Amino acid sequence: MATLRLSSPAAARGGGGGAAAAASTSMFMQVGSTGAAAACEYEQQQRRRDRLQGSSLSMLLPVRAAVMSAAAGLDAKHLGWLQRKTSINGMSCSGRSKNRRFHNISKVRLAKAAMARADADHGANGSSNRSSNGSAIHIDGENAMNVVKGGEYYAEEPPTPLLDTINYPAQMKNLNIKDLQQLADELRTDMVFSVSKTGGHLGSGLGVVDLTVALHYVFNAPEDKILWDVGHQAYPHKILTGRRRKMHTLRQTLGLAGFTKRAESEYDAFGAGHSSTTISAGLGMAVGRDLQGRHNNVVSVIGDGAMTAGQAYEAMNNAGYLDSNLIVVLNDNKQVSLPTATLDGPAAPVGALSSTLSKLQSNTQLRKLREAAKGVTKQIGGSTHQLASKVDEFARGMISGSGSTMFEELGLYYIGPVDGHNIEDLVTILENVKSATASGPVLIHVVTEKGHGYPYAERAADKYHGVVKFDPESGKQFKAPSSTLTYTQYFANALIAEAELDSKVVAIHAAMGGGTGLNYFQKHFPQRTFDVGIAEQHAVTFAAGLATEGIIPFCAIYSSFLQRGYDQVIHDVDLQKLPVRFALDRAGLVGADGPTHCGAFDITYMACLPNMVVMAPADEAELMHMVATAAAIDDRPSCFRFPRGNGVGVPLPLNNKGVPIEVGKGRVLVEGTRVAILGYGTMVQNCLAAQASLLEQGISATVADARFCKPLDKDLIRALAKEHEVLITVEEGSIGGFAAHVAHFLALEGLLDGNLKWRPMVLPDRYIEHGSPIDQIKEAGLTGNQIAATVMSIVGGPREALHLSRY
Ligand SMILES: Cc1ncc(C[n+]2csc(CCOP(=O)(O)OP(=O)(O)O)c2C)c(N)n1
Repeated sequence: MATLRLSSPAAARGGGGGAAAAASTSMFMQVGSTGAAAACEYEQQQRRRDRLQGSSLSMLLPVRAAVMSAAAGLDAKHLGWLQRKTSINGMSCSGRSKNRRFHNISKVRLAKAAMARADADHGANGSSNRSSNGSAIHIDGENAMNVVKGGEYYAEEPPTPLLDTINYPAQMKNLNIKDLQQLADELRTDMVFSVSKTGGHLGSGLGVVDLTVALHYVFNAPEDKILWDVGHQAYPHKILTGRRRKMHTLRQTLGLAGFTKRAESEYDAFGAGHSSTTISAGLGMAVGRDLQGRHNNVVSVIGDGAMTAGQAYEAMNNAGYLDSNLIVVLNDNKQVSLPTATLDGPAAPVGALSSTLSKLQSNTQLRKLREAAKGVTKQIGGSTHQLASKVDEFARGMISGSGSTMFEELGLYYIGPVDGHNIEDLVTILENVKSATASGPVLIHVVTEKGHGYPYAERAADKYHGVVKFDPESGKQFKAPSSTLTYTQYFANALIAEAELDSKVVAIHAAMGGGTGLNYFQKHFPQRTFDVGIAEQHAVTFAAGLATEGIIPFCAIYSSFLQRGYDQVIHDVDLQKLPVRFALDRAGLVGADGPTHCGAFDITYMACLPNMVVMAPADEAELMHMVATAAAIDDRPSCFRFPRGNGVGVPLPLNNKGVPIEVGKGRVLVEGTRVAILGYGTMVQNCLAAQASLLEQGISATVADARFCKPLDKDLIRALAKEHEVLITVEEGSIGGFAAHVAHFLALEGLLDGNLKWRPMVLPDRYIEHGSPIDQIKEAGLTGNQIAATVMSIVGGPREALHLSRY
């Protein structure tokens, strides 16, 4: 094993996946006697695995009992954290290699670190700390330790000699537990440094580094399917499955996706982004496997947050019934809602599930018993069996006592709680579960810490769930200053203003207090803010219930997440004409999060409902007026959509209190003669930009702000159609939305029977991949110049159209 580490620089990062794989293989063959020892150890491990694979069904219960006792409580975990923290601090204070990571550092590795530092120091003027023949100047170990500075984390990425040899999980199979621990440490720092340069989801991935290593060690992906719920925690998985070299492109145009994506890698068994789908999908894969007589494993990793959604329970219920072999790993980090949920610190986990899980973890009798059984944890057979079975039985009694048989009542065999940062325990448990060939669905309850191993993330209220680029050494994020607030914030301010005047105004969100701005509302009105967990369906019907009582509910849900509550929107709200107000954040393209989070469809799916008032503000002041409008609409449901990003800087209503707009009334912003551009939502800003471009081409254009998709401002549209040669509608939404309603009206009025040239501009009828907002909007063809180009192509300026369409 050690030989592999020493040889690893030849397979340094930057070599292709295949090249590095080949390098590591050939190195393995060159290493002589030490290599032979490693190979021998590998064989032994393989034999052990084969033995475990052979476990029969009759062995299952005792094996499981031993597995349970192997979980061994949380004390060890705390000890582990403490040790690691102490050693990092020890490093930074004394410069001595107390940290066990650094015991393993070879001279080659130290020199490499020093070279990296020297290159960074001298990179600007082109010189480097190398000898004239290009070889590295020898730098002693103490100097190389300076990669750890006075702060709490490394200033530069420490060498990752073991990770450098692992491009695919197959290359992990000959590692021992100590190696796996080192691999996890290296993976963790690699992820911190990688995300520091791209931004993205950090805390969740850090929390599952050890679990990821253990899963890829025990299971054989891609034959074995590993599913990551939401997929935001899958960065370590991406790094270990051939994508390390591309991590610098994460969430960028043409780069790696921020979630799991089938088209990106065969190791991404299922695409994700929206939560709570993995048990359903995993069960489908398990049953599909069974139907075809295959024998691979299926592992669904789901967080305790994602576990709050109804779909997860529907899936578990069905899994219990179908009894197919499926391994569910419940990653319990006690963060149910997005941790940005409150401004005052971490949000208390919502819902009864989290308290059940906590009870499980704090059950001292259970823990004591497990401690007693510690000595026998990894031996299976003879009296060990009996003791382990007793622990198992007792534990089950205890668990029932604390109400946690829920999983078992659903038909899943419960194992846990397991320390999710103890790789040895994880490997033992996973191997045992894997070897139980006819086990039915099993749920392994793993306890982890979000942000684990990165002190700034561990301490932060939001656990660095989502970050922009940051400095790893200080943990400081580089947030771009802006003169305006986000639309989200304007929405929150306007809702607070409404709630100050009317005590019946309440706000509901589905685990998205930070994302929807309702954390601000909660600060003012804690009793009138309802975080229902990741449960959009329930949020909608809950709001409907509130509306029946004369309460004024505002349901703040991202456009794409409300898709999940759509039947409730129709059946429970619209059909009964209940005045629930839907605030649809992240409408339109969303940039780095990509198509899973793109709010493309809400205009279409809301405006087809008979009773719904559907509106969209052109700017932040209009948004505030629409909040007031929605509050005032008390005889039917209403919704308004607004995008991700910042306002345009228009003057705001006094004290943020909007004034209700007449329902179904749009407005003309610029009067022109030849062309009418009718915008819906913040696309109105691009329409204004188009008007300015057209003016330069000598084309006079009217710009109108529709404000309402339903009811349409028929007078406005009729006038625009009759008084202009060209009518363009523009919206950042899918086909079938605002334009469809305008077309329908124009056709029925006979306004398309004459000379009017009408063109709809909508999002293209395909999914737009993640990328920068400007790249996305260009791809959609909705920039101001592209709108102007559409006009020019209609009015006979093809050359100008071509020119404009490029920008
Ligand atoms: C349907 C849906 N609603 C909301 C979200 C937003 N969201 C992303 S991650 C997350 C919290 C997930 O918590 P958990 O599953 O425990 O994972 P953790 O981040 O804690 O690791 C939420 C609410 C989502 N992805 N999908």
